[in-house]
Amino acid sequence: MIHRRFLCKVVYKNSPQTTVVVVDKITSAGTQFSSRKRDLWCSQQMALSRLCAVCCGVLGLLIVQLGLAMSAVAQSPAAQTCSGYPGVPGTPGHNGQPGRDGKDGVAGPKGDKGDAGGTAVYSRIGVQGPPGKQGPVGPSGPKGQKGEPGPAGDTSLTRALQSEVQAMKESLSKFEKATSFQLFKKVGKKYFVSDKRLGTFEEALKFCSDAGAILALPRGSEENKALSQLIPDSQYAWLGVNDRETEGKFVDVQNKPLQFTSWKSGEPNNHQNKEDCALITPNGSWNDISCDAKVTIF
Ligand SMILES: [Ca+2]
Ligand SMILES: [Ca+2]
Repeated sequence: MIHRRFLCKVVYKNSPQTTVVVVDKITSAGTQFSSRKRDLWCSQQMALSRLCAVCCGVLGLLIVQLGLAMSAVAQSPAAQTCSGYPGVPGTPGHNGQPGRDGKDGVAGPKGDKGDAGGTAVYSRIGVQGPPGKQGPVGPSGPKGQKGEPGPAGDTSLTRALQSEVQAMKESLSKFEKATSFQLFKKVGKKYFVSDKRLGTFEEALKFCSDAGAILALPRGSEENKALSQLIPDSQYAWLGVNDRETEGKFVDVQNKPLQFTSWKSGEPNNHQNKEDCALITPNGSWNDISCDAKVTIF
Protein backbone atom coordinates (compact mmCIF):
# COMPACT_ATOMS: atom_id res chain seq x y z
CA MET A 1 0.00 0.00 0.00
CA ILE A 2 1.32 3.52 -0.87
CA HIS A 3 0.14 6.67 0.83
CA ARG A 4 0.00 9.70 -1.50
CA ARG A 5 -0.68 13.31 -0.71
CA PHE A 6 -1.94 15.84 -3.31
CA LEU A 7 -2.36 19.54 -3.13
CA CYS A 8 -5.61 20.51 -4.87
CA LYS A 9 -6.10 24.15 -5.84
CA VAL A 10 -9.71 25.34 -5.65
CA VAL A 11 -10.95 28.28 -7.74
CA TYR A 12 -14.31 29.84 -6.64
CA LYS A 13 -16.79 31.26 -9.14
CA ASN A 14 -17.07 35.02 -9.45
CA SER A 15 -14.16 35.40 -7.06
CA PRO A 16 -10.45 35.70 -7.62
CA GLN A 17 -9.84 33.98 -4.27
CA THR A 18 -8.34 30.51 -4.38
CA THR A 19 -7.52 27.96 -1.73
CA VAL A 20 -5.40 24.79 -1.53
CA VAL A 21 -6.82 21.56 -0.18
CA VAL A 22 -4.64 18.68 0.93
CA VAL A 23 -5.88 15.34 -0.37
CA ASP A 24 -4.57 12.14 1.13
CA LYS A 25 -4.94 9.08 -1.07
CA ILE A 26 -3.95 5.51 -0.36
CA THR A 27 -3.40 3.39 -3.38
CA SER A 28 -2.03 -0.05 -4.05
CA ALA A 29 1.60 -0.36 -4.96
CA GLY A 30 0.81 -1.31 -8.52
CA THR A 31 -1.63 1.55 -9.11
CA GLN A 32 -0.27 3.93 -11.66
CA PHE A 33 -0.52 7.53 -10.86
CA SER A 34 -1.59 9.99 -13.64
CA SER A 35 -2.53 13.67 -13.82
CA ARG A 36 -6.05 12.76 -14.95
CA LYS A 37 -6.59 10.65 -11.87
CA ARG A 38 -5.13 13.39 -9.76
CA ASP A 39 -7.65 15.92 -11.20
CA LEU A 40 -10.44 13.39 -10.65
CA TRP A 41 -9.47 12.89 -7.02
CA CYS A 42 -9.28 16.65 -6.54
CA SER A 43 -12.72 17.19 -8.09
CA GLN A 44 -14.14 14.43 -5.93
CA GLN A 45 -12.48 15.87 -2.88
CA MET A 46 -13.86 19.36 -3.67
CA ALA A 47 -17.35 17.92 -4.23
CA LEU A 48 -17.09 16.21 -0.88
CA SER A 49 -15.92 19.44 0.69
CA ARG A 50 -18.86 21.36 -0.75
CA LEU A 51 -21.25 18.62 0.27
CA CYS A 52 -19.75 18.64 3.71
CA ALA A 53 -20.12 22.43 3.87
CA VAL A 54 -23.77 22.21 2.82
CA CYS A 55 -24.39 19.44 5.33
CA CYS A 56 -22.71 21.43 8.00
CA GLY A 57 -24.91 24.45 7.16
CA VAL A 58 -28.06 22.37 7.19
CA LEU A 59 -26.97 20.73 10.40
CA GLY A 60 -26.31 24.13 11.93
CA LEU A 61 -29.78 25.36 10.98
CA LEU A 62 -31.31 22.22 12.44
CA ILE A 63 -29.39 22.77 15.65
CA VAL A 64 -30.55 26.39 15.83
CA GLN A 65 -34.18 25.38 15.15
CA LEU A 66 -33.90 22.62 17.72
CA GLY A 67 -32.57 25.13 20.29
CA LEU A 68 -35.41 27.55 19.57
CA ALA A 69 -37.93 24.76 19.81
CA MET A 70 -36.54 23.64 23.15
CA SER A 71 -36.56 27.21 24.42
CA ALA A 72 -40.19 27.63 23.34
CA VAL A 73 -41.07 24.38 24.95
CA ALA A 74 -39.34 25.45 28.14
CA GLN A 75 -41.30 28.75 28.20
CA SER A 76 -44.69 27.35 27.21
CA PRO A 77 -47.23 26.28 29.91
CA ALA A 78 -47.27 22.86 28.35
CA ALA A 79 -43.79 22.32 29.70
CA GLN A 80 -45.36 22.28 33.21
CA THR A 81 -47.07 19.06 32.26
CA CYS A 82 -43.87 17.33 31.60
CA SER A 83 -43.08 14.79 34.19
CA GLY A 84 -39.74 15.20 35.87
CA TYR A 85 -37.99 14.86 39.14
CA PRO A 86 -39.37 16.99 42.00
CA GLY A 87 -37.06 19.88 42.95
CA VAL A 88 -35.84 20.90 46.37
CA PRO A 89 -38.57 22.76 48.34
CA GLY A 90 -37.88 26.50 48.60
CA THR A 91 -37.92 28.54 51.84
CA PRO A 92 -41.37 29.73 52.98
CA GLY A 93 -42.23 33.33 51.99
CA HIS A 94 -43.24 36.12 54.38
CA ASN A 95 -46.83 36.42 55.61
CA GLY A 96 -48.87 38.85 53.48
CA GLN A 97 -51.10 41.80 54.75
CA PRO A 98 -54.35 40.72 56.50
CA GLY A 99 -57.34 40.74 54.20
CA ARG A 100 -60.37 43.12 54.55
CA ASP A 101 -63.24 42.25 56.89
CA GLY A 102 -65.84 40.08 55.34
CA LYS A 103 -69.57 40.94 55.16
CA ASP A 104 -71.82 40.40 58.19
CA GLY A 105 -73.01 36.91 58.45
CA VAL A 106 -76.62 35.81 58.67
CA ALA A 107 -78.33 36.44 62.06
CA GLY A 108 -78.05 33.41 64.28
CA PRO A 109 -80.98 31.66 65.96
CA LYS A 110 -82.63 33.13 69.07
CA GLY A 111 -80.92 32.10 72.30
CA ASP A 112 -82.49 30.24 75.17
CA LYS A 113 -84.35 32.14 77.93
CA GLY A 114 -82.09 33.24 80.79
CA ASP A 115 -82.39 32.21 84.40
CA ALA A 116 -84.73 34.15 86.76
CA GLY A 117 -83.10 37.15 88.55
CA GLY A 118 -82.60 37.43 92.30
CA THR A 119 -85.02 39.18 94.67
CA ALA A 120 -84.34 42.94 95.06
CA VAL A 121 -83.80 44.33 98.54
CA TYR A 122 -85.29 47.76 99.45
CA SER A 123 -84.68 49.77 102.59
CA ARG A 124 -87.91 50.62 104.44
CA ILE A 125 -87.00 54.28 105.18
CA GLY A 126 -85.07 56.41 102.69
CA VAL A 127 -82.87 59.44 103.35
CA GLN A 128 -84.82 62.59 104.22
CA GLY A 129 -85.04 65.02 101.28
CA PRO A 130 -84.34 68.84 101.40
CA PRO A 131 -87.01 71.12 102.95
CA GLY A 132 -89.67 72.41 100.55
CA LYS A 133 -90.33 76.08 99.65
CA GLN A 134 -92.00 78.36 102.17
CA GLY A 135 -95.74 78.53 101.68
CA PRO A 136 -97.75 81.78 101.16
CA VAL A 137 -98.76 83.98 104.11
CA GLY A 138 -101.94 82.78 105.68
CA PRO A 139 -105.03 84.95 106.39
CA SER A 140 -105.10 87.33 109.38
CA GLY A 141 -106.17 85.79 112.64
CA PRO A 142 -109.04 87.10 114.81
CA LYS A 143 -108.52 90.36 116.73
CA GLY A 144 -107.17 89.83 120.22
CA GLN A 145 -108.54 91.27 123.45
CA LYS A 146 -107.66 94.80 124.56
CA GLY A 147 -104.57 94.86 126.74
CA GLU A 148 -104.08 96.53 130.11
CA PRO A 149 -103.38 100.29 130.06
CA GLY A 150 -99.68 101.10 130.12
CA PRO A 151 -97.86 103.41 132.56
CA ALA A 152 -98.21 107.18 132.23
CA GLY A 153 -95.65 108.70 129.77
CA ASP A 154 -93.18 111.51 130.54
CA THR A 155 -95.09 114.52 129.20
CA SER A 156 -92.16 116.92 129.58
CA LEU A 157 -89.91 114.71 127.44
CA THR A 158 -92.63 114.35 124.89
CA ARG A 159 -93.06 118.10 124.61
CA ALA A 160 -89.30 118.59 124.29
CA LEU A 161 -89.15 116.07 121.49
CA GLN A 162 -92.11 117.65 119.75
CA SER A 163 -90.48 121.08 120.05
CA GLU A 164 -87.21 119.77 118.62
CA VAL A 165 -88.98 118.08 115.80
CA GLN A 166 -90.83 121.29 115.02
CA ALA A 167 -87.57 123.25 115.06
CA MET A 168 -85.98 120.72 112.70
CA LYS A 169 -88.94 121.02 110.35
CA GLU A 170 -88.63 124.81 110.30
CA SER A 171 -84.90 124.59 109.77
CA LEU A 172 -85.38 122.14 106.96
CA SER A 173 -88.00 124.38 105.39
CA LYS A 174 -85.62 127.35 105.54
CA PHE A 175 -82.84 125.23 104.12
CA GLU A 176 -85.02 124.15 101.22
CA LYS A 177 -85.92 127.78 100.53
CA ALA A 178 -82.28 128.87 100.86
CA THR A 179 -81.13 126.36 98.25
CA SER A 180 -83.56 127.86 95.75
CA PHE A 181 -81.70 131.22 95.64
CA GLN A 182 -79.17 132.17 93.02
CA LEU A 183 -76.49 132.56 95.70
CA PHE A 184 -76.25 130.21 98.66
CA LYS A 185 -73.25 129.98 100.93
CA LYS A 186 -72.66 128.80 104.47
CA VAL A 187 -70.38 130.88 106.72
CA GLY A 188 -69.97 129.41 110.17
CA LYS A 189 -73.48 128.60 111.37
CA LYS A 190 -75.10 131.11 108.99
CA TYR A 191 -76.36 130.78 105.46
CA PHE A 192 -76.12 133.83 103.20
CA VAL A 193 -78.55 133.81 100.30
CA SER A 194 -79.29 136.33 97.54
CA ASP A 195 -80.83 136.68 94.16
CA LYS A 196 -78.49 139.63 93.58
CA ARG A 197 -81.50 141.92 93.04
CA LEU A 198 -81.42 145.63 93.81
CA GLY A 199 -83.90 147.22 96.18
CA THR A 200 -84.48 149.78 98.92
CA PHE A 201 -83.93 149.05 102.61
CA GLU A 202 -87.65 148.33 103.10
CA GLU A 203 -87.68 145.99 100.08
CA ALA A 204 -84.67 144.22 101.49
CA LEU A 205 -86.44 143.67 104.82
CA LYS A 206 -89.48 142.21 103.05
CA PHE A 207 -87.38 139.95 100.83
CA CYS A 208 -85.67 138.47 103.85
CA SER A 209 -88.91 138.12 105.82
CA ASP A 210 -90.55 136.27 102.93
CA ALA A 211 -87.55 133.93 102.80
CA GLY A 212 -87.83 133.21 106.53
CA ALA A 213 -84.54 135.03 107.14
CA ILE A 214 -83.25 138.39 108.35
CA LEU A 215 -81.14 141.02 106.66
CA ALA A 216 -77.44 140.23 106.77
CA LEU A 217 -75.50 141.45 109.77
CA PRO A 218 -71.97 140.17 110.44
CA ARG A 219 -71.30 139.31 114.06
CA GLY A 220 -67.53 139.39 113.64
CA SER A 221 -64.67 140.10 111.25
CA GLU A 222 -64.78 136.57 109.78
CA GLU A 223 -68.42 136.84 108.86
CA ASN A 224 -67.84 140.42 107.65
CA LYS A 225 -65.06 139.26 105.31
CA ALA A 226 -67.06 136.28 104.05
CA LEU A 227 -70.05 138.49 103.28
CA SER A 228 -67.94 141.11 101.51
CA GLN A 229 -66.46 138.42 99.24
CA LEU A 230 -69.96 137.53 98.02
CA ILE A 231 -70.63 141.06 96.78
CA PRO A 232 -70.04 141.59 93.05
CA ASP A 233 -67.46 144.21 92.11
CA SER A 234 -68.65 147.85 92.05
CA GLN A 235 -71.78 146.91 94.00
CA TYR A 236 -72.84 147.09 97.63
CA ALA A 237 -75.11 145.09 99.93
CA TRP A 238 -77.62 146.17 102.56
CA LEU A 239 -76.84 145.45 106.20
CA GLY A 240 -79.44 144.99 108.89
CA VAL A 241 -78.23 148.28 110.46
CA ASN A 242 -80.03 151.64 110.74
CA ASP A 243 -80.41 154.75 112.97
CA ARG A 244 -83.92 155.60 111.87
CA GLU A 245 -85.17 155.72 115.47
CA THR A 246 -82.38 157.83 116.93
CA GLU A 247 -79.84 159.69 114.78
CA GLY A 248 -76.35 158.43 115.34
CA LYS A 249 -77.51 155.41 117.36
CA PHE A 250 -77.26 152.41 114.97
CA VAL A 251 -79.14 149.23 115.88
CA ASP A 252 -80.00 145.92 114.14
CA VAL A 253 -83.41 145.05 112.65
CA GLN A 254 -84.60 144.03 116.11
CA ASN A 255 -83.60 147.44 117.49
CA LYS A 256 -80.78 145.91 119.51
CA PRO A 257 -77.38 147.58 119.86
CA LEU A 258 -74.61 146.44 117.49
CA GLN A 259 -71.94 144.08 118.81
CA PHE A 260 -69.63 144.49 115.82
CA THR A 261 -69.04 147.31 113.32
CA SER A 262 -66.66 147.90 110.39
CA TRP A 263 -67.30 151.54 109.47
CA LYS A 264 -65.22 153.14 106.77
CA SER A 265 -63.04 155.97 107.95
CA GLY A 266 -65.21 159.10 108.25
CA GLU A 267 -68.41 157.07 108.34
CA PRO A 268 -71.15 157.14 109.38
CA ASN A 269 -71.42 160.80 108.39
CA ASN A 270 -75.19 161.14 107.83
CA HIS A 271 -74.53 163.08 104.63
CA GLN A 272 -77.06 165.85 104.03
CA ASN A 273 -78.82 164.54 107.08
CA LYS A 274 -80.43 161.82 104.92
CA GLU A 275 -78.32 158.69 105.64
CA ASP A 276 -80.02 156.38 108.16
CA CYS A 277 -79.33 152.90 106.66
CA ALA A 278 -76.01 151.07 106.32
CA LEU A 279 -74.36 149.02 103.56
CA ILE A 280 -71.17 146.98 103.15
CA THR A 281 -68.67 147.41 100.28
CA PRO A 282 -66.66 144.67 98.57
CA ASN A 283 -63.64 145.54 100.72
CA GLY A 284 -65.67 144.96 103.91
CA SER A 285 -66.06 148.59 105.05
CA TRP A 286 -69.46 150.02 106.12
CA ASN A 287 -71.13 153.27 105.12
CA ASP A 288 -74.42 154.96 105.97
CA ILE A 289 -76.59 156.04 102.99
CA SER A 290 -80.16 156.95 102.24
CA CYS A 291 -82.63 154.13 102.98
CA ASP A 292 -84.28 154.79 99.58
CA ALA A 293 -81.12 153.94 97.59
CA LYS A 294 -81.11 150.87 95.36
CA VAL A 295 -78.66 148.38 96.82
CA THR A 296 -78.09 144.62 96.35
CA ILE A 297 -80.10 142.60 98.82
CA PHE A 298 -78.42 139.78 100.84
CA1 LIG B 1 -78.36 158.92 110.10
CA1 LIG C 1 -72.42 158.18 104.82
